[in-house]
Amino acid sequence: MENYWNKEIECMSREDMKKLQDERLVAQVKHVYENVPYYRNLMDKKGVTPDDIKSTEDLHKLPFLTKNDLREAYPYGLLAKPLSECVRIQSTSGTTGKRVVAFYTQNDIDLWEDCCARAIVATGGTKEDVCQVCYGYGLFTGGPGLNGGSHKVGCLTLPMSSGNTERQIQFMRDLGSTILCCTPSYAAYIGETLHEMGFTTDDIKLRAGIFGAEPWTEEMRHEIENLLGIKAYDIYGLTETSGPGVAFECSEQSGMHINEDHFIPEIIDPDTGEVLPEGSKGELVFTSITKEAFPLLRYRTRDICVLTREKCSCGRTLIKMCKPMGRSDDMLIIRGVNVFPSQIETVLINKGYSLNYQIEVDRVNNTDTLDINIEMKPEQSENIPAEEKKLASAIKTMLGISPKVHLVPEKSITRSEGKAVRVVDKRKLH
Ligand code: DLL
Repeated sequence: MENYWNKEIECMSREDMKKLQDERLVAQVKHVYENVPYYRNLMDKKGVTPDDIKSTEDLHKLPFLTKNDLREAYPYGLLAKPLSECVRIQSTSGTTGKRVVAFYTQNDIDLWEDCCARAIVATGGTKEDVCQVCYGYGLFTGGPGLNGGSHKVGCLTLPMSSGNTERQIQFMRDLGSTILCCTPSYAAYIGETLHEMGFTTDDIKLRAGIFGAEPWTEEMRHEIENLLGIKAYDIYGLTETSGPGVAFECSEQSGMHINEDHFIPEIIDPDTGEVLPEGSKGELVFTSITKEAFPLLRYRTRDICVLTREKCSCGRTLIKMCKPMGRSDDMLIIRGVNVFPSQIETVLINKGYSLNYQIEVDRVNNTDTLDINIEMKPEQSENIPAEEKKLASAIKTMLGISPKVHLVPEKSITRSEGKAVRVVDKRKLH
């Protein structure tokens, strides 16, 4: 029997959902126009007023927002509520080192946690469950989002954060964790460590995992399911739209239901911005229709995706998105952290290094590796290990993850005749 957190919404008829979206969209556009001069300016430039937006059919008239807008408006320029009503920020990396900062009122947090609760209940979660949350806590949305959802459902919540894998396994065994929330690569790592420690799936009580924040394949799903003896469910979201819980998988495990009462999805052609018909592959765009503090309208996620409204065996009527199939920009997700090559470039420029560099990403034993080869100038070749260490530490400060830096002789990185090949990603995640 399928479980729902909010059956009325999750199984709502198409007509009722459209009506709800229409009402919320109209109110949200008004709220943003009146309170966010940055977006009002974009609307004015496009010649659109709130009166032009009467229903979701008019959505295409609104201007897009991009990560670049977030950077320009940083930090407070897209805030739609007075700071005194905001109670939290969460954050993630931006394109050139400036971070994306998202703001929440208490109501925004409640709705976000509600979306995460839907994801937990869709795996069969109840208050009898013990939910081990090993996403990062702090500025990253993964830990706080699923922690909040787990509380709402009434699970006993273990706010572990990531790392210290043997301790994770000890708690998992001692407290009988039944649900695991973390990135898929960390789940695989936990699974491997469990077996290395001499345990089997009989030694743990896990039955479900809620994994997301980075691309993962069906093969990886099967591997994790076998290693941990669980059903592995996908969950999607991004900091800009509140965090995890924008979409979640159900018992059918084939695509993620989008919480359409909060987020209206569109698929566009990333080159022209034209809205594509349902079923087409293109860039996913979200309009958040309930967020108060940071309500982004037509936000371009850069995730390439397909939407389908086929009937789902779980009974939910919420539209489904497939697993993200790549990006329309150059963002990489390495060990769950968003990385833009331009961030690495900024460090190299600041430190006086050559811009002849190449980033190599791979996955070894289910853990992402990041190697950066940089050509050195003759004067930089005096104490290579010390220089490599300094650069690695500066890059770690910028990205939040440690790279291996290799200083290589001048002209040793293959020159390209067209665009430079800055990134070699050997992981084959799509
Ligand atoms: O990764 C939020 C999150 C936390 C989602 C925990 C799921 C679980 P950001 O750090 O802002 O937020 O990164 C957002 O991560 O645009 C996608 O490219 C990618 N992403 C998120 N979930 C998935 C997924 C969080 N299930 C960016 N599959 C998004 C593939 C994902 N990619």
